[in-house]
Amino acid sequence: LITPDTHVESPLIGWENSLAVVHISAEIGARFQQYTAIMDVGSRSGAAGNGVERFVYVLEGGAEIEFDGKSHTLAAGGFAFFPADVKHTISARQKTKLIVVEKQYTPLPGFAPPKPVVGTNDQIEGLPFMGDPDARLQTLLPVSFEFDLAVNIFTYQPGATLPQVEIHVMEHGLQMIAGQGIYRLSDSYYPVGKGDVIWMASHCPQWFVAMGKEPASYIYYKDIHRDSLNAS
Ligand code: UGY
Ligand code: MN
Repeated sequence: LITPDTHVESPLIGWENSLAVVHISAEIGARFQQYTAIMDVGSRSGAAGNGVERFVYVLEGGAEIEFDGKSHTLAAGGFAFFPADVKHTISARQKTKLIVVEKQYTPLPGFAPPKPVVGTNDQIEGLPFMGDPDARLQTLLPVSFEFDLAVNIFTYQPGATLPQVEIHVMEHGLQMIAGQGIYRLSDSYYPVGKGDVIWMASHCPQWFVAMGKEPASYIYYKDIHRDSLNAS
C-alpha cells in the first residue's frame, strides 16, 4: 500500500515539462510499471519503450492525444490505450494528472496485436460483479485475446464487498479514485482512501469492503490471457 504522503516526484524522463511519481515498477518486483504523470502547461509525452504498450487515464485536468494522424481531447475520466510501438503524443495545455500503466506486450500466436482504444469512463456500463448490483465493474478495454492486459473500474456502494478473498496468478496495480474502505492484503487489513495506490503481486490474497457514506471506486490493472509456462 503506497499512500500519497509517501509520494516523491522526479523528472519524467523523455517527457517535456512533466514529473512522475513512480508507484510500481520492476524495482519492486512487478512485471509492469504504474506511475502518476504530472503534466504542466505546455507539456508533452515521450515515447514508450520498444515493444511497450501504454494505458493512460486522466485523473485531473485534460489532455490532447494524437495517433494515426487523428487527435482527441480527453477530460477527467477519459482514457487511451496505445498498443506497443504505436507512435503517439499526449500533450496538456493545463495542469494535468494521468495514471499511466506500461508493460512489455506479449504477443499470442494466432492473434493480431490489439488496436488503440480511446474512451471515457461514463460511456462504459458498470455491470453487477458476480450478481451484486452494489459492486459494479466497468471494463475499459475490450476483453479479447489480442489484449494481454485489462484495466477496470470497480465501484462499490458503502457496505458492498469483493465477494470472496481472491488469490490469482494475475498481478494488480490499483489506485483508489473515490471514497474509502478497507483492503485486505495477505493477512493484514488497511484503511484506504482516494489517492492510495496498491501493488498486488501474483497470488496476493485480496479482499475489499467499501465504508463511509459515499461509493468507493478504484481503477486497476490486471495481466490477462497469457500463460507464463507456454509463452509464445
Ligand atoms: O479482477 C479482479 O481480479 C478483481 N476482482 N480484483 C480486485 O478487485 N482486487
Ligand atoms: Mn483481483
